[in-house]
Amino acid sequence: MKLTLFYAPRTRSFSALWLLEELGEKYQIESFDIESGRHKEFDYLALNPMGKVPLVLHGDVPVAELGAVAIYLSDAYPKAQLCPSMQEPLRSEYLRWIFFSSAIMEPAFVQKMYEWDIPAKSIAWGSFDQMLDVVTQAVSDNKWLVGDTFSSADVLVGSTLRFGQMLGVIPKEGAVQEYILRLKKREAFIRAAEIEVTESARFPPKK
Ligand SMILES: N[C@@H](CCC(=O)N[C@@H](CS)C(=O)NCC(=O)O)C(=O)O
Repeated sequence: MKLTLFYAPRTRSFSALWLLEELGEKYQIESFDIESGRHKEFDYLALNPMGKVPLVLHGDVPVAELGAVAIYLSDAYPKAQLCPSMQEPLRSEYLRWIFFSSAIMEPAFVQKMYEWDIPAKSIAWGSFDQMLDVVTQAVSDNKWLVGDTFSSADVLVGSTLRFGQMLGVIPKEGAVQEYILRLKKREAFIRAAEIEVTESARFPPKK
């Protein structure tokens, strides 16, 4: 089945790119400048009504939202061993981290950046500090998030932490930094980072 990644450099597309490199399947990249507005065109919106990148096409099935992309691809290509199966008890832990990335980390970053003062008990993501404590504890105790094995949850949480460092909200030290350095040593990460550099040069940031 043909795999296509709709990708824009210097965006969250990197997570899907890295994921596809971990998958080890052939895929095609439809790369474009985010400033071009390609992702707001009619045909693209028909695939992802949010008009956001990344987007993966599996045959003619569109998969949008990074959490969904990770679960879908990991399940569709079990040979890559990127997730515990439904039969394994660790499946729930895996799913928790996939959702943690978009439902807890992402909004907590924005809360931190904009200094929103909201009671932790009334918001879905608790608080930025609680989020950081939970993820720091997890990567201090273990090499990877789910059992002893690398999974696509590490791709999502790892790239979100890296994104948080770029935003200046995640510290570049301690257990989180060591976890990110472990992830950066993965061959698939290195390949994805090389592709990102090439694509970024094709579509340099506008001054
Ligand atoms: N919740 C989305 C987030 C994707 C997202 O925020 N993409 C940004 C780039 S980092 C985007 O497409 N922004 C362009 C726009 O909204 O016009 C996911 O998990 O895939």
